[in-house]
Amino acid sequence: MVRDAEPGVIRRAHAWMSRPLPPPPAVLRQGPFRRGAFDTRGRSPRLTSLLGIALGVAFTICFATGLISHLIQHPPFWFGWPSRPVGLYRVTQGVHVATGLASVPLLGAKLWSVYPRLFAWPPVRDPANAIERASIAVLVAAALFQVISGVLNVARWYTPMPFFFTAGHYWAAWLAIGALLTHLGVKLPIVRTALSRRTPDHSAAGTLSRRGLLGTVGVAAGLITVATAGQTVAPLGPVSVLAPRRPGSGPQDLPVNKTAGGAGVRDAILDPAYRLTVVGPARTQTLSLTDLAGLAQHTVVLPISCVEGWSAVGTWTGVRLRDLVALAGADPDDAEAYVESLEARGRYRTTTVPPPHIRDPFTLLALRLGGEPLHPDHGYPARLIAPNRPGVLQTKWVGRITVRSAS
Ligand SMILES: Nc1nc2c(c(=O)[nH]1)N[C@H]1C(S)=C(S)[C@@H](COP(=O)(O)O)O[C@H]1N2
Ligand SMILES: [Mo]
Repeated sequence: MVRDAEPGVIRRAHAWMSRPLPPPPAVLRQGPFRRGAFDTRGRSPRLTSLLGIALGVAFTICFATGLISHLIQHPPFWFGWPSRPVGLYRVTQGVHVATGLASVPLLGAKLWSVYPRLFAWPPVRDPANAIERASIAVLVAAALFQVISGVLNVARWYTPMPFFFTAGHYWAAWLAIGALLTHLGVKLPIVRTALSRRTPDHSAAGTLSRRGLLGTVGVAAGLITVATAGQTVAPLGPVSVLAPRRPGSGPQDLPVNKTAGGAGVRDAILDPAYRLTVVGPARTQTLSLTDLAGLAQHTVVLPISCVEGWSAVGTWTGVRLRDLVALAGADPDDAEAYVESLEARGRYRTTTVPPPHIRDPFTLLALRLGGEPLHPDHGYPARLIAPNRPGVLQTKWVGRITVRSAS
């Protein structure tokens, strides 16, 4: 609404934006553009609003949890992530994947409920309407991109994605949330009216009632959640037909992300000349496996929580990272460590362990899993395991640790 008190330029801009465009030639009004081309049974502003609210909630939670995961992996100076509770990331990332998957049927139903409007006549009424329609195009494209690329990542099928998944998924998330907020701003009054007035259910005579449709979408979202939650919630494992990784599968009852063969480290990790190098501000330590086994050993029960949504708990035994930091002559209460794998190449061959995780006595350089030496695929001879961290940061086949003061 434009009031007299508003500055002249806003008033003029508003007038320009709502200036009607010339009507399109009538000969174009064919096919889906025909009047009455679509059966409106089952579709209503109320249904569209309800689906929109559900989708908005799912998308917002998915965005927030995805942003957390991104910030942990690429922390800007202002961001800190605690080491406790140990399973917090497991929950946030599980929720990220679950809300993303629940969006699949919601998005499908929502697009079905509105797609006849793609053929609204006239296609654009005025400049404001053109901008609104363009923002919907961005929203639909970004939402489809997020859902499809996310599902492909969970399925570990990268062939259809000729870009680096993480970067594409991150930037499209901002597009999606921006377009979503714009869309919400535009549609809020319509949603209010649609939900305050009980509109008659036109579809009563049709094949599918509104309640039936909402029920179907709800059940579909629920089924998809159950069919994937098993990758985190062990008792659901047997019904989790969509979960690519399940707790209890893989060597030592733990799923494997990248194998020793795949990482090209088979020879390096079995070499009797293996030494762990710990570089500190005061001195550099070179430790053999016997040396490592001679240090104080600790056992922790911690999950691996992969960004792809699966997670599984292991019982890890090894040396506290803070003890290694002290051995290298740094203060374990004020240090960070750069951990490098024997893996020569690969995106996940290094990681930085921030001060909260160095301080935490649960953070280990693990030598054993479930009481046995680590399986080669789980990072033999030594791997990082820290509480409340994404799986990608739990570096396997560790060869070198560089410790520096955090302040
Ligand atoms: N060196 C190295 N460490 C790595 C990876 C890797 O590719 N290279 N993958 C990470 C990922 S993405 C996960 S989820 C965990 C999985 O550990 P697991 O295979 O022992 O279950 O290892 C992490 N450590
Ligand atoms: Mo992972």
